Amino acid sequence: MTRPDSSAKTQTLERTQTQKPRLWRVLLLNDDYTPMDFVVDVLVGHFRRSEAEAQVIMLAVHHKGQGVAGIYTRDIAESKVTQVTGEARAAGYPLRLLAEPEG
Ligand code: TYC
Repeated sequence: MTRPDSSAKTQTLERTQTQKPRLWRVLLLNDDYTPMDFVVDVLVGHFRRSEAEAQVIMLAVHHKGQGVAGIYTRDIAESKVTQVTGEARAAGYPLRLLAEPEG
């Protein structure tokens, strides 16, 4: 098979604005076993939440099933999921987190 136009050249379009990277939400999922204090410590230690904010987020997840821990670029969101999941397992808790694209 031949290309329709073998003389076609690749064209690079310049943009004046740098594109912003897509952001990803780190979701915290509820479970019946992870202690509330552990979840609050995770939010304070890994997601730069105040103690008061962390309490509100943790209780919302506890009652609604899931909630947003923080919003980051993809790499950072995924590494938060990996790090916190590892800490939870090391402590013997089933806490689950996941990263999903915003919008
Ligand atoms: N439901 C847990 C409990 O009653 C607390 C909890 C909150 C667990 C949020 C996970 O993401 C979570 N101990």
